[in-house]
Amino acid sequence: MTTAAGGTAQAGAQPPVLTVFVGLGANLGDRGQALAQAVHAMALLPATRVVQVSSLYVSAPVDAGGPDYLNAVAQLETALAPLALLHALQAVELAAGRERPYRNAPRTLDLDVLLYGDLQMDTPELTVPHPRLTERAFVLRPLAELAPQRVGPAQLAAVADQRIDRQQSAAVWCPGVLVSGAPSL
Ligand code: A4P
Ligand code: MG
Repeated sequence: MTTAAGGTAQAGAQPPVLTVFVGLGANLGDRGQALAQAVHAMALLPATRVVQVSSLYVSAPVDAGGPDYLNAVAQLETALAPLALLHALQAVELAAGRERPYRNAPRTLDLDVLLYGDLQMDTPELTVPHPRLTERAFVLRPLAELAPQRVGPAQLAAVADQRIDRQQSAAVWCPGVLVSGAPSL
């Protein structure tokens, strides 16, 4: 049986394991440490493993103020259901001191579910694919590193005016985690 999210499941069997992409962002505090710790926290989630992590990018705030962001994307395999995963990621944000004083406020850590298998859902609590995924270089550039088949050249061209610089390979900013095939800096 094929599930709505594109995984496979049988009645009474284990939940399907799906490929998920999570966007990481921070523009307050020790941003690099927050992102690295978040990757390790995600690796400790139940029924979840981190498959690969993108390079680290410095990006200008989009639709927001405050300092520059550090951004990256992580590819997970997880058997957690969509909302269970979202809640687990929100707990990791909270542990990193995340506060939400107003929309798009600067933050110590933001973890967004970008893609959850092939699932499409639109509820107030969770929308996947992430609704602003295609508007943002800080999502598309690292996602294209990990899953080039999911980001077209036209999508990258559409965000080419947004300031973003690749800073470090995953092997440098997140050692010990399986890294993508991107060349090291
Ligand atoms: N929610 C719905 N769908 C999702 C999803 N796919 N992943 C809900 C995560 N959460 C999702 O999120 C607000 C609500 O969205 C949650 O209650 C959740 O149930 P939040 O984390 O509290 O706030 P947020 O991250 O500010 O919201 P949002 O809408 O994800 O913000 P954006 O649009 O992602 O913008 N510029 C740069 N350079 N780098 C950045 O990382 N980030 C933002 C945030 C703006 N500008 C940026 C960056
Ligand atoms: Mg968020």
